[in-house]
Amino acid sequence: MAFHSGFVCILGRPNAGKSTLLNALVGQKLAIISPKPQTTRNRILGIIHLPQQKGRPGGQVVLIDTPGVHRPDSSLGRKMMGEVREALEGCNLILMIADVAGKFAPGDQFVLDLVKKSHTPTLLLLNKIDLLRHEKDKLLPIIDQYRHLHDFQEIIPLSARKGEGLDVLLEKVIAALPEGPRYFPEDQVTDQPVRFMVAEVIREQVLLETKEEVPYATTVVIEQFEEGPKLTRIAAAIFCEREGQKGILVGKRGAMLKKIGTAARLQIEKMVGTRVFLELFVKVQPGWRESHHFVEELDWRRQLQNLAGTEKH
Ligand SMILES: Nc1nc2c(ncn2[C@@H]2O[C@H](COP(=O)(O)OP(=O)(O)OP(=O)(O)O)[C@@H](O)[C@H]2O)c(=O)[nH]1
Ligand SMILES: [Mg+2]
Repeated sequence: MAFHSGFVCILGRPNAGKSTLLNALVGQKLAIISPKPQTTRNRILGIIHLPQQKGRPGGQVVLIDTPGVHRPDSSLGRKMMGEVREALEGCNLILMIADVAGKFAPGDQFVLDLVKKSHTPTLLLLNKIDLLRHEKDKLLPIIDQYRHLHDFQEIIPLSARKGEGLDVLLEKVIAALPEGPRYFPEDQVTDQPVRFMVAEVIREQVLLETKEEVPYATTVVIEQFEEGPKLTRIAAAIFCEREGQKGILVGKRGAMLKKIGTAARLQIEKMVGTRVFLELFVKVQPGWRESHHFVEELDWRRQLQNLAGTEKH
């Protein structure tokens, strides 16, 4: 039987549950998740390898999680929307994900406009149906509303967090993909370097532990990463924009930084498979979100390209 494969872009408003869906489908934590909008800032690949089964071809689904679609008002925001555009470019299928607990708003229309402009087959995923448990009658009108807005190939209600509806989704995805090659080797689940995932795990703790402007004004840069057989030594800088934010991130006698560091270290140890010595520093870089140069420097794909470039010369 034929082998189906392709690139599948997960698209939606901030907080719709895109990264939760990516992790649930791949069965591994590849993307960080938080209750705050605009958690994801880069596109994140998650590769699913499906063996052939009775009545279903084998396949490889290359999922691309993206930052939440929004109107950008900073260099960081423009970079995030650039990541969305790159993910959309040339993908075989879009999974447009909407939150059924929220009303259809201009933000959803903005996502829909991108879908229409892309001329790419799209499945609509109505996520967070667990929140409608006692109001199931609300689902049909929502399905109806979307059906009138666009010619979706399928409309699939699901709960990314509870793992409901994911089997149906995978069947539909593999059926919608064309015959194609195995793009990635069978043991590969993502293209992200471990260093970047480590930075993200630290940023996730900042998102979970801090409020208001602080999570948005924060980014994490790995400054040292030394892998030994039993111990990995990591030093990371948490950048923020103002002294006041630094005060919050450090906390009373370093309590906040310690809390962030401990929680992140436990996760990183699982990821790298050794003990981890993690040192965190907080640095102030006024207005970094507005700096095109600073934002570009954060991009690991660009960092790798630059490295390849210097090695050639
Ligand atoms: N109840 C419920 N909550 C969910 C579900 N899926 C995701 N969430 C929650 O919604 C919030 C946002 O989830 P994310 O996966 O980070 O959303 P996202 O679309 O990646 O958000 P951005 O990266 O900010 O664009 C988190 O608190 C999740 O736990 C779901 O199926 N049901
Ligand atoms: Mg996300």
